[in-house]
Amino acid sequence: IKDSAYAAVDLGASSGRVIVGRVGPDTLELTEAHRFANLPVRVRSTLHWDVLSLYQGVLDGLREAGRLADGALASVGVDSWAVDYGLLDAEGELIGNPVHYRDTRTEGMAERLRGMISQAALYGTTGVQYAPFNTLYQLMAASRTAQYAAAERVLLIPDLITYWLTGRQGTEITNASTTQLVNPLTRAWAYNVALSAGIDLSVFPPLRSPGDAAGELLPQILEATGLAGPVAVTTVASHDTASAVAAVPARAGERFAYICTGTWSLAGLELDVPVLTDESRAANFTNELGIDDTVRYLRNIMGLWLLQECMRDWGVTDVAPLLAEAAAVPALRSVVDAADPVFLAPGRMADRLAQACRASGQPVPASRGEITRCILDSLALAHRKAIEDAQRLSDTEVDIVYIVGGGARNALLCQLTADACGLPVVAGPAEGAALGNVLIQARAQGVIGDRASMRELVARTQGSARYEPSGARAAWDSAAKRVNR
Ligand code: LRH
Repeated sequence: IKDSAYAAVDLGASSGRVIVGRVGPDTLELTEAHRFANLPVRVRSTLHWDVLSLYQGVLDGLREAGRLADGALASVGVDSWAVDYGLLDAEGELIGNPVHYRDTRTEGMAERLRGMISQAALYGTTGVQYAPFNTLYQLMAASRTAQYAAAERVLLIPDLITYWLTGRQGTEITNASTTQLVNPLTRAWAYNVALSAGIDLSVFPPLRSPGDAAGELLPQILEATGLAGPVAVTTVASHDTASAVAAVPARAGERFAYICTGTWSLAGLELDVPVLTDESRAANFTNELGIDDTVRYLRNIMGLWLLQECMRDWGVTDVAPLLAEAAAVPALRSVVDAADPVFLAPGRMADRLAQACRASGQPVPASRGEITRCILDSLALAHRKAIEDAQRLSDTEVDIVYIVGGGARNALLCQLTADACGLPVVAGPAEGAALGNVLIQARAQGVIGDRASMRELVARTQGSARYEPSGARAAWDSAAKRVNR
């Protein structure tokens, strides 16, 4: 069989890319067609995504993807970061620019909702962590605006891009599960929660699942990209983290945890059933939906955002010298709670890290190398805590940790994570989300089989690096005590 070429559109918080994946029974080969910056824009007091610029990047990428595939793309799929959305009017036109999840408009919404539904009922129904950016709180904040009053539709970001490409609307389930408006047991909308929050769920188009057909590229898209039609568009696991988990190269039968690293670190387990206990709620674990009826039981950790923000302030773009300096700094001098929402908003990151170290009586990291070291040690510690908590709360055990996403390239972070967890770490692939996106498309066309064989194909074809734990766990145990949660 000739290998088929699929285009994965993968939009991350700091960059977007279009990647061509060639898939056959024994091949899985990715080629980057186009990468473009994702630069949020603050207008007056609101932080927005520049969604039209991202869309232009998608079109440029599809044109290049067509060239790489000799004009023969078997299908296209779109994934992006979670929770955010665009509003459409009755004619299907976008109203305003989507608001960034790091915007502060949701302040006070959780407290308001608390008066209408108990925390236990909210978590028991949705299984979603408390985060100020959950779509639920964003919609509550938006519902007071003139734009919302004019809106007929809410489309999550990948569904919005897919709509522009195909003219067809749907709400993809893995991403919908991050809205806090879906019940992970029934995998359907949580009407009681929406009712309490005053949200009319008919603003969302019907749910669809990874592997479902999403339509075909519209004639004007074919023209804009130079592609020869028809080109199918496939619903993938449109939440980037769900796609990345689908591509974790675990072997059949392995008891594994995963960490999807990039702007965030999403650390946890793949489960068959959600964990909706009070203990799980208190630990702020989330039950997001994965492919094939799985649950992604995980915790959000601030991730390499901490370092990206420092680098933005320092005006540096090359991470390699910082990592080299960090490697030379003594381990675990100062650690912070890398899951603390105080680090969510942009700006003055090094100051906030210093403040957290000071408040817990630890030395304040001063040089760039020391600050970078503090971030990496803190991330490794948060990875360990998430994986330990996930096992305890779900009553499961793991023997190995997989790191996928951009952080898989960060050897120091991977080694520190292995040391902190006391478990072997297998790192790679770095383009986990794009790989998962491509694999779901290929599976929809019958090129590959079940989840286990998808993962087996990744393990067989993509490079990875293995890190063994050093055995010095006592230092991590005592550092953990300095981060009081
Ligand atoms: C990572 C991610 C994560 C969400 C956050 C909003 O890109 O999708 O899973 O929690 O963005």
